Amino acid sequence: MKRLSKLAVSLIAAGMGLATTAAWSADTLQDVLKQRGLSQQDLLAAAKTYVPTGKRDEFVAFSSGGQSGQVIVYAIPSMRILKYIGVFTPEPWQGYGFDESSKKVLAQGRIDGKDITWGDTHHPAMSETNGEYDGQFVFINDKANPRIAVIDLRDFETKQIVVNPIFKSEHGGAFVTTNTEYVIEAAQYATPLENKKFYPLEEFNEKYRGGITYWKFDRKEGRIQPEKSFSLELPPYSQDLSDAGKGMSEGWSFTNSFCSERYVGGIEKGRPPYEAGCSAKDTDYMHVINWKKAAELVAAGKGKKINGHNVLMMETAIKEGILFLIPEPKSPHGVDVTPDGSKIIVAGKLDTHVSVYSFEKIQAAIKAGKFESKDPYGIPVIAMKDALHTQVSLGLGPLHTQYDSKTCIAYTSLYVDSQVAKWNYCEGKVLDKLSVHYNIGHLMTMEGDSTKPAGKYLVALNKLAIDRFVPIGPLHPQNHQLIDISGDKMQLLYDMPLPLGEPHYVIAIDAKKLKPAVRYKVGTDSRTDQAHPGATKAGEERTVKKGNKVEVFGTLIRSHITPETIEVEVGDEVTINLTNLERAQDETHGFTVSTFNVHASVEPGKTVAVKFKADKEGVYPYYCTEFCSALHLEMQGYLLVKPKGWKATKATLAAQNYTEADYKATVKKVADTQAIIDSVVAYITSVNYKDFPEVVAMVEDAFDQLGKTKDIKVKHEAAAAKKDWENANLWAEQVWQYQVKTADLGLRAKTFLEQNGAKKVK
Ligand code: CUK
Ligand code: CUA
Repeated sequence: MKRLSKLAVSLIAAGMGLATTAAWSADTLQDVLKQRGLSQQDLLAAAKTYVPTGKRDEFVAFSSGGQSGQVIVYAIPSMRILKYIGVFTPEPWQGYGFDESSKKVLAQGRIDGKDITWGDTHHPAMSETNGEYDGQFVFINDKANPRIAVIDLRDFETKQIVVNPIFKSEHGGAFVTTNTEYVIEAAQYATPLENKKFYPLEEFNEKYRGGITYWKFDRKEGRIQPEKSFSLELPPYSQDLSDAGKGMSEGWSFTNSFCSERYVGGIEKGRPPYEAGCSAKDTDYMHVINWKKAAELVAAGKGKKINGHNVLMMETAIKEGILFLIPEPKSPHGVDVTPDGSKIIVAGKLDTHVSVYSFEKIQAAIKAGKFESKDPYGIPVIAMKDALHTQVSLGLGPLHTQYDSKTCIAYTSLYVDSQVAKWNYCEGKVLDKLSVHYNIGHLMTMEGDSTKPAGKYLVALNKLAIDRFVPIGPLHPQNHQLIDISGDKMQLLYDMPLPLGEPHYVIAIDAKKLKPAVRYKVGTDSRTDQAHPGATKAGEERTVKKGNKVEVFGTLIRSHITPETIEVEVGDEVTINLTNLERAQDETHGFTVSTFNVHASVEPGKTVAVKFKADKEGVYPYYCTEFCSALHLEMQGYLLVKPKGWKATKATLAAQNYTEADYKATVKKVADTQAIIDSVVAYITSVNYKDFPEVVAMVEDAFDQLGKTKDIKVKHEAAAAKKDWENANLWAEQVWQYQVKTADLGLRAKTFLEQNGAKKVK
């Protein structure tokens, strides 16, 4: 008897359902725990974060990318990273900064006529409706170069960058008002507000200023409107974080400061250093501002134009009674309004206390005109005792506070203690503490700075990772630790290193609130949301030459770039517009031309242009950079940069000499493939596929592909009739290419239908 091969045995065994798989998968959970040295507690934590293949996470987090100038999108509880969004920094994968439309977005962020291609991002903010996250836009600040960016969550792309007209740095942004009327941005380091104006440090108190900008947001347009925005002039106190009022405090905003000493250092002149001078006093100031009234005053013409921007000066703000100060201990950092808007919690970095201020008490003091003093600029100061609800000693180095879905429950980060404190701010009681690793900055609960926090999870954004991960050199990642807050005691679940920069703050939204598009309307410029002037329909591809300007109107569809050759003369200015004609989900094509530093990511429906000067003669391949199909490598072409006045000497391309037999074999392959397509089509039409929009799009796309074979069939048959086997065979091959794409889509649709419970129809 012949011996069965090993392969045959395993195939038969599999067919009979016998267990011949590798030993590891037969292990019991107990075995795995033992082998990997895991505890029951580890197992519980793993089960709480594990999201099996095919399943999705409950929350989506938008993390500041720190010095990367980007935004990192990750999922909770799995902590899987989903995307890096290019914001202030070029991002090659998305073509951000390498195609014409996105270059224009980055160019909006130019300052004094110069490109700034990085950003120090700190605080992302989600757009809100009635104080609840609405999943439409994310805003993020650049502390180093005072800018705010707008990301549209319909496609997770950066649409706008605005430069602050009067600041040189900003930190207290982005924070939004309850209906996203304004995006708040407070200055950090005081400077003269007039652009490029020099004043010596000796004139710091008189000429240097802080401030807050209220950027007007037009939700319909999805853009900030600089001309309708305004700022408020503030003393040079090093304003830090901000938060907008909500509920009873709606219409107000709160910003703290950490150097009301107005100290300017000068260690090189023998003076004590900044950190000594800025922390000398026991208190700094929280700024309390009626922004609604400020907006009215500006609208009534009470602002002053500085650098073409409306600024409400301190003098006016004091006179109109919309600006107040309250002492806060000591070198504070976070200022966080409670979900109901009744209290404002301030953590003093150098004090063990958090201070809970009462909005009602603040209002009562303002109404009664009860002030303990005025600051050097004449701003009324409300006594701390008249504004405080309570103070609670939480631990060393309290920084930031977030809220739970349970009333009165807050979580505060303790930087020096490396702990998270859970406490009750109504009663002023500490409830639980959990150690994190190491030196926590911000922390974040699900929708935890909105009017409706979702509880469940907390992420600790730890500044240091020290020994937590496999060493990778002196520069360590940051450590985002996921914590379960659903019970009375907090439980640490998971460590995620974030290696792109120092994220300061993260926000997380219920994933169900996000409704991003799958594709663009064909011919869309994704950065302007308008029709792209270079959009091209199938069959209308062309190259237009005017003088030394060459403009290509091309298309992309699996597995083909039209045109396949672009011929220019050295010195020509070349613009290549490309429209992705795909309708299938996730069929993105990339595009680059060798050595011209251009790249585009062209998602289905999008039109993108790349532009460069063909300033060197030679031959430059261009190709699709996304592995989009089995014939992705063949998605290619040549840019031929010819010397001036070049004349062709050879008229024809080399031939392959295909035979009649080659042609017949190809025709048979085409017939066989058609049989497969027919069987897939028979299945799809036998079920209720029309109830699945995803499938309808795929089926449309598939028939589009198949529809193209008709004309080509005529071509290969005509060539065969003339015994031109070369062209007959190649055109027949092209029919097969379209069939392969059709079959690919058809099978994808079939799999989708099978997995999503399609039902038989009569
Ligand atoms: S900041 Cu960095 S830890 Cu910019 Cu909100 Cu507090
Ligand atoms: Cu398109 Cu690869």
